Amino acid sequence: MKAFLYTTTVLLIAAYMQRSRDNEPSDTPATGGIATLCKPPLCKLPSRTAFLRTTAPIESAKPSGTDGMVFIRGGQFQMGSVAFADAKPIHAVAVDNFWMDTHEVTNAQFKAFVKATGYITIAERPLNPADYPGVSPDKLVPGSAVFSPPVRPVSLTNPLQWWVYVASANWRHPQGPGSSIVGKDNEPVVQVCYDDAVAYANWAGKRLPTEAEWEFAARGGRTNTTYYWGNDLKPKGKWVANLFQGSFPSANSAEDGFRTTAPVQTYPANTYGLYDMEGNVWEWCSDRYRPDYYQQSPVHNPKGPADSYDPDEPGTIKHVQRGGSFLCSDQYCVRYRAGSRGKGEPGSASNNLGFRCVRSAQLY
Ligand SMILES: [Ca+2]
Repeated sequence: MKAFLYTTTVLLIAAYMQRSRDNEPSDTPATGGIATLCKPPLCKLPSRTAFLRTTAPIESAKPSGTDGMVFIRGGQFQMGSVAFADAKPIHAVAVDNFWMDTHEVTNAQFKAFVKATGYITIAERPLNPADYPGVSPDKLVPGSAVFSPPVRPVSLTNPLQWWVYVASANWRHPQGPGSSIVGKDNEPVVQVCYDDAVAYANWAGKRLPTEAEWEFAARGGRTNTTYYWGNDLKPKGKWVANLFQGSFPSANSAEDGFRTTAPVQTYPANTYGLYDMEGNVWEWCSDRYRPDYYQQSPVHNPKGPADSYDPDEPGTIKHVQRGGSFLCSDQYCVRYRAGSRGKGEPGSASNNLGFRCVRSAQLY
């Protein structure tokens, strides 16, 4: 009996000591096997409750810097339109993955940029007489183009009948000194030139979209439709974009609710989650403009021609603008339609011109 008790006691002590050794952290690297790797307490997965009780930040699934953007999975699409001479031919284009702002850059966002950097937009800067040979010095005042509708119908041949250069018109005062953006934080910033848009994009760690990226995103996977949203101008009798209704330019009925800019995200998003890809404000793209570019553009990630040419203003460099604005209608400026292209001088702005940004996905 004594021998039995002695043997049992020795075995229990040995087992206890072995267990104690098993629980001690070892300096010796594990040699393999689940039992070796998961020796308690080295292998614990905190519970959700434990996570949420800590003050550690919750990591986002989205890469940093992409708040307010949607991921656009790249692919191939048919770019262009047979309805517009400068958008022919329809041709296959492939773009890589990228992130895109869900909406146009707002007054609040641009205000944050200006506050952080002290940036002064081109419309606010003094004009250099050397840039405007032959122009009387008294006309060289900071300002910008403002849509000023005539009181009665006019011929649609001369846009200077409804566009006026207004002194001191700029992004803070889109229609001139008597206007302001107070209470309009959520409306798209306007009166921004190409360089202003690029400066904002650089500050935000983003860039302007290429024309191909813009159209790929606007189509949202749809092909061969009249409008980016489909073939009906008013699906189910409703306006789905901020355009112009009435008799252009004198009588804006604002049937869609807005005579000028609408707050971003007022109208439905497209299938990619992007708002106002047509109407509201024109959007700058990074490409230079040439009407014949589609005849020779590369298939993969086209970035625009090396030079610019606009037969309407030979000798003036133009960049592409896309999407149309609150001034577009089927009566005048149908360039809100799918595949159509716009253009503008990089140093010119207006109260229907803004932008949105993208980020290349491969940066992440
Ligand atoms: Ca409207």
